[in-house]
Amino acid sequence: MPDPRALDVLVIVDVQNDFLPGGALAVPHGHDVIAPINRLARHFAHVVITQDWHPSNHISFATSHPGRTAFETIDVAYGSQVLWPVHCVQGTPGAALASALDVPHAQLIIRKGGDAGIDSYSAFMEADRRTPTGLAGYLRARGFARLFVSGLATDFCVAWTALDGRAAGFEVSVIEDACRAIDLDGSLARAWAEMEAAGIARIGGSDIIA
Ligand code: VGL
Ligand code: ZN
Repeated sequence: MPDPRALDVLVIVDVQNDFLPGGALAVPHGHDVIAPINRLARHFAHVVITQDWHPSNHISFATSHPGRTAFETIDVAYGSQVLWPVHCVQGTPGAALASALDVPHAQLIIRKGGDAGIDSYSAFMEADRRTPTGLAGYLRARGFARLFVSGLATDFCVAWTALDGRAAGFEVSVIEDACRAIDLDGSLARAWAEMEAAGIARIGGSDIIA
């Protein structure tokens, strides 16, 4: 019998110190994703981790735009961009994966947002919508078919990753109770509406672990 989990991947999005309480861009209750993710990860043979990984002069940082403040939206070359507090700067403790994350069998850590001039909420495609990260190629080369997405934040990097995974032809589920949201101006409801319209399943951890 083939292992029924052979085609499945758990994708753990941006569970990094800066997104946890006390971090530079803390997601409310962000630390609550760690225990469920650790539990879920034991049920997956294949796990991919993503890391937001910005240079210190990144275009998404309010500090890169004199006179602007965090959580404002501005227009940039590739469209609109929310400005954020400085977060997940390459090599800093804030960019490190949460130390309580216990997923030693993860096979790939993919870093995104490394180009100073382009943001990347999605682990598949940068915000210019033209520059791939290579994740789709990796997943296809491994023969995976189904993605189960978890992590931070539901309405930004989780949603964009799920949507681009679906657009790349994978079957995608988002594990709601293994995610937490920022919820900026209704962004959470919009993200779920877009994901549901795209055919992404909204599931709970109990749908995977009985
Ligand atoms: C994220 C805002 C800025 C996320 C990353 O991981 O959801 N949000 N950078
Ligand atoms: Zn970021």
